[in-house]
Amino acid sequence: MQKRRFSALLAGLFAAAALGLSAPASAEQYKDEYKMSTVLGDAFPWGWGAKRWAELVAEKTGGRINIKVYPGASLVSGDQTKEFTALRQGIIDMAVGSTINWSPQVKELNLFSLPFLMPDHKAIDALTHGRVGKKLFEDLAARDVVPLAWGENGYREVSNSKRPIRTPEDLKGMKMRVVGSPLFLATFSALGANPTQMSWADAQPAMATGAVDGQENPLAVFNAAKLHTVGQKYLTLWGYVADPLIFVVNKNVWNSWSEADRKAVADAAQQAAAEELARARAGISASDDTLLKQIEANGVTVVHLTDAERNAFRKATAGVYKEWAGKIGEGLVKQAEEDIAKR
Ligand code: X2X
Repeated sequence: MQKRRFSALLAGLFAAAALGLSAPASAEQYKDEYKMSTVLGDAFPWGWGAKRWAELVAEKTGGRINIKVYPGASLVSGDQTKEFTALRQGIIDMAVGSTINWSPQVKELNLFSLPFLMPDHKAIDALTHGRVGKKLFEDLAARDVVPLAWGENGYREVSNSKRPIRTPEDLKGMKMRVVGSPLFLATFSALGANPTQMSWADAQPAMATGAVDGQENPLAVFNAAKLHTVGQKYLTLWGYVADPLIFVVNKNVWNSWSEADRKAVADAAQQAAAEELARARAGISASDDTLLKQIEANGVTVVHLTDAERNAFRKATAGVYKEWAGKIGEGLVKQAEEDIAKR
């Protein structure tokens, strides 16, 4: 009896497998815990956004989807440029990741790192909320992840321990820590600096010991990481690039969830991303510069460039822009330029 029931069950399973049927999503298929990767922790808008997403998901799914946030890219031992690969492989279930860190695997994401492409926040929005953002989400969807929302790390301003930077000349020979895309090596080499690539985890000790002179990161990161305590005394607002954040889920994980839970996760991503983006942009505008004031109060000399001064940096990096536009895709770059012009 027992045996016959078991064989019937097996036969049924084989039939379902043969027909390519998969069982409907059930509570049993859900993991006890989903792993979400970020680089920065919740003292930063980025990590705060990840935590917020996790909280909202728990709330909206009645606790069915339980997420733990792993900051410091700890699921890939701090090597943030491996995050996307681990996400594809299912080592990471979900992530809030920077376009920079994923650009070694998704070359189109280098778009946001083209020097001086995006003059202001409206320009970023024109890309992420327009046809360019849609195309980039399609590129990601073709690589085993489900992209759900755009957040923001921010405009990456340049700092150093040596002197105020007003001209490309001032960067000459400076040892600069840069992030993981070769495009950053090209940009800083074109400016006459001496760039070296390293993870965020390695960057802070390198600044503290003077192994590097400078770095580039958004003001919210500069402030929360207290970079003035690791010798970063000069900060130049040049707004050369900005990195959006993307809220994503591994495709197999996504497919294991019920329709209703997928909607809950997507809605939660939209809401968390909007709130995160507002935090990333807070205190750094002409109407509200509280964050900038705080940085200055910590003894940092902040350099504001004139348009002419900024143009000198643009000119010095124009060759890099051209070369990388070809690698990213001329069509996509042209769309981006058009949509920014129309913003
Ligand atoms: O490593 C960086 O500079 C950081 C934290 O901004 C990114 O992960 C892109």
